[in-house]
Amino acid sequence: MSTTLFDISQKTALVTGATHGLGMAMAKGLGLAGATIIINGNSSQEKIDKAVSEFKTLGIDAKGYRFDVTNEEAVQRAIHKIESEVAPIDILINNAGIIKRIPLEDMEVTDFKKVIDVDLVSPFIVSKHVVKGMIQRKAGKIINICSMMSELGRNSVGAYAAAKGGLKMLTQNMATEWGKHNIQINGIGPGYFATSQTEPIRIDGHPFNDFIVGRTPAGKWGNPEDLAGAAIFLASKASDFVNGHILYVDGGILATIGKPANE
Ligand code: GCO
Ligand code: CA
Repeated sequence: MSTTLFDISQKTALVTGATHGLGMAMAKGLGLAGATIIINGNSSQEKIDKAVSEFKTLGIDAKGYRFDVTNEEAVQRAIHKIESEVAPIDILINNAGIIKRIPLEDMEVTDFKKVIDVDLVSPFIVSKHVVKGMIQRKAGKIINICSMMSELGRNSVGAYAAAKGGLKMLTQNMATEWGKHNIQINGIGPGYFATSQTEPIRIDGHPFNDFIVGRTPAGKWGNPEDLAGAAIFLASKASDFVNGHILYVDGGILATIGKPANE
């Protein structure tokens, strides 16, 4: 196997929502493989600074940029700043996302729209402004972070499922439109991972916890580090003819109908 196939050491990657959770884990994975990492977040500058110094202790070349991915003007300004201060963005991971667990019949329209805005509209906005440089350079990798909810519904996550299902189709359409420029746009669909987002439903003895462990052929929640391999693959030359594909990293959930609790 040629090691240059997966070599991303000369590349620069922007990861949105990279100050914690799966975004941080994927950003670290790319950083440990040698890429320069641009950490985006929007909650606070302290959180970004903390993430940057954590990356630096690992020997990763990292920089932080605070901006709101749902605000097109802010995104445009930030991309310009990043590309003039650091380097052209070779790899974009659209990871920033939110979830609201509210039954559809009780959900406020403003809450529904907020989820769509962050989880579906923002990957469009950020990609739109990053892809311009990629088209000029005739190379680029965009990775959209999808979900089990790109394929399946679940009680109380209707807005999230609508957004993540939409993001899968946006990925296919981006591949349709930008493939000719040697840009590969793929998705990663994480299964159930131990992060702050799933903390409220991951409590030991909680029926949902038992359900997920029972439903997953691997018999456990994923560790965020389990996503690094998929991220490196989709960010590297190794995936140069892979386009519009969603790579599910789910311990086998989508492969099975599941089993009764007592089996
Ligand atoms: C839920 C979970 C999921 C996960 C993940 C699954 O409430 O069912 O939070 O939505 O976050 O996206 O792939
Ligand atoms: Ca490097």
